[in-house]
Amino acid sequence: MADTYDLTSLRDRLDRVASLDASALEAEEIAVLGRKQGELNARLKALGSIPIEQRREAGASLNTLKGEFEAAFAARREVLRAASRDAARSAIDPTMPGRAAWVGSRHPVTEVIDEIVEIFRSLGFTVALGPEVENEELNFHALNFPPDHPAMDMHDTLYLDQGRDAPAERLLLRTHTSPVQIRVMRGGPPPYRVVIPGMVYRNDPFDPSHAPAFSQIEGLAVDRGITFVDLKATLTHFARRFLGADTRVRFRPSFFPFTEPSAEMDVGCLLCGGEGCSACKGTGWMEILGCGMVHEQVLKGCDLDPEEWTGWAFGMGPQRIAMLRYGVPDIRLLYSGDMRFLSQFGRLA
Ligand code: 2NL
Repeated sequence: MADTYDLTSLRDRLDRVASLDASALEAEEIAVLGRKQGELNARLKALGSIPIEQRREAGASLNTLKGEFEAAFAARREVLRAASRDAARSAIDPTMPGRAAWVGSRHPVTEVIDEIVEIFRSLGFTVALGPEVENEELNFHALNFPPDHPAMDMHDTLYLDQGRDAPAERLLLRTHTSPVQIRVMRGGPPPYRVVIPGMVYRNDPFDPSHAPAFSQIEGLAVDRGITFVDLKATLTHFARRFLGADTRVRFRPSFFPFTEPSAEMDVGCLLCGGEGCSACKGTGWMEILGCGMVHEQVLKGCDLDPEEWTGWAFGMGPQRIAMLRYGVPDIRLLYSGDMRFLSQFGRLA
């Protein structure tokens, strides 16, 4: 029965509680306070076998010890919890600057195309689309190209189907988006106000200023009483919406088989503002589009009477415009998918 009285071993265990780690603490709590196997309950049960006159005092001591154990376990648990909280806190430095996340951005050519289309849409133009595989009749003949025009040479145009006799059966990859305008004009009566964005193809190797596939945006306005004044006013307005209200423009005479008269529109150099730099070859001007009054032959070929209907058209190259606008020296950069190039057009969150 000495064990029941001798509480020294229990007092030693009580002292050691303050140095237990989390798992030892849990095990010790069960070993001491556990209802079935716990040391304290075993001692309380054993009280029945000691002399009656000592029982009360022994019972009181055991109960006091039980309370002290409970308090010691709770205190140790709290100390361990606070320590682990401090450790977690010191692993995070809330004053460190956050790591910036990449946010995707649109390709500069996509940006240019969308801005241009949106300006013409706001003027009442609608978007027309057509096939990239065209035939020789719509791509060349309907546009007043003479049969011996160099553009129709295999060196310039990618033919898919040379063997056929009829131009309407000879398939090729369209070299411009103009056949879509022919389809519009043959598809129903004027007036027309359309813009046509799309990919076009040339039998050119990739070099700093050429690509075998590139995009074009063309526009067409046909109505009664349309003159060159409408062309100049609309395209000047476009340039100022697209490049800024103080943009200077000039029209130079030019030549296209499908327009007469024809012109090219220049804007004050986007990089030097007109002073003269390497980008504008010292002229202070950059050519951004070709345009003209729709040729009588083209109108007639679409069954439109040039005495009743007149119109103007334009064409421009979004890659070329993106290069001028952002000072890109090599068109191949626009096709590379190289993040070192593209990320300059994005932003950090
Ligand atoms: C350029 C020049 C141009 C047109 C395209 C056109 C279409 C029809 C009738 C008349 Cl159906 N014209 N398109 C007119 C003038 C110029 O493009 O330098 N493009 C990059």
